[in-house]
Amino acid sequence: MSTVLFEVSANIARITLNRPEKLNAFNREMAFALQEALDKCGNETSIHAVVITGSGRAFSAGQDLGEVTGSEHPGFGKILSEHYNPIVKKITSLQKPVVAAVNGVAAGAGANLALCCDIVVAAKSASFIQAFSRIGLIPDSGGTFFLPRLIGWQKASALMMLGEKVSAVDAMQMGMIFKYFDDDVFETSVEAICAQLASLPTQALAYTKKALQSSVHNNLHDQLIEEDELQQQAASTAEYAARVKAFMKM
Ligand code: T3D
Repeated sequence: MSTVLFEVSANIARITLNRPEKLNAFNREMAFALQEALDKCGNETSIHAVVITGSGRAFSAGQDLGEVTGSEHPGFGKILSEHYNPIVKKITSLQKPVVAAVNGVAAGAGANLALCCDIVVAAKSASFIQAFSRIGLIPDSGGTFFLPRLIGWQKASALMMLGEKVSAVDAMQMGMIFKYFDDDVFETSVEAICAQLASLPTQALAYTKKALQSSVHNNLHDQLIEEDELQQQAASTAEYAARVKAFMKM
């Protein structure tokens, strides 16, 4: 069985983490397979939106602790530099929207890989756990960057130190995720979001992603300049010309 399933339909790439018996915990093979799938999403122009989800009852339980305690240990130096950091960089630099569809528990690196996506939605029964402190590690996979920016320093600090499980309902209320959906409508709700994203001008969404990311380090002056530059680029696309013409019924 492949550790990552990849399918494309109606301009949407669906990436499914597929080690359900291990709650989709990441081993080296799965980390590389996810990177390969993300590369395909970048290279294939027919893909307009990407969704990452998990098979079975979990999104991902983070690092496979069996791998790091077994004889196949890839080495601590490699786990971040070769597994998780490239995944975070590929998701955040992909010039297409990436949706994390958190179908179940997301723990450790599994939680933080979800949080670096552009839109994070969850099934009502899903949960998020900064599980690192429980085993004597620090939060990784961009968690110390994204979580305080999403929910504020104090809540991020407490969740990371205490390792408390956060329900999807609480995650939405604190701004960690965009929305949760009842389990019975989760799949169809994710499909609707992806279909909407895929129908929108991909280039404009890519510029939006870039502008948001720049706002993390820019001051207002530089951000206004960046908006100006990106808007000019957006306004020079055929998509803009066609859509504004259609709106004006010209
Ligand atoms: O070098 C480095 O490691 C640096 C990188 C770090 C990145 C990280 O992600 S560190 C954090 C690693 N993840 C965890 O610590 C989470 C461990 N898992 C859990 O705390 C719990 O499993 C969950 C809260 C996620 C779910 O709990 P529950 O009760 O629903 O399920 P369970 O019974 O604990 O697990 C079900 C099975 O999945 C079980 O296997 P079994 O007994 O049925 O054969 C369990 O061992 C396995 N499993 C769950 N998480 C992992 C795992 N196997 C390997 N690695 C896991 N992370």
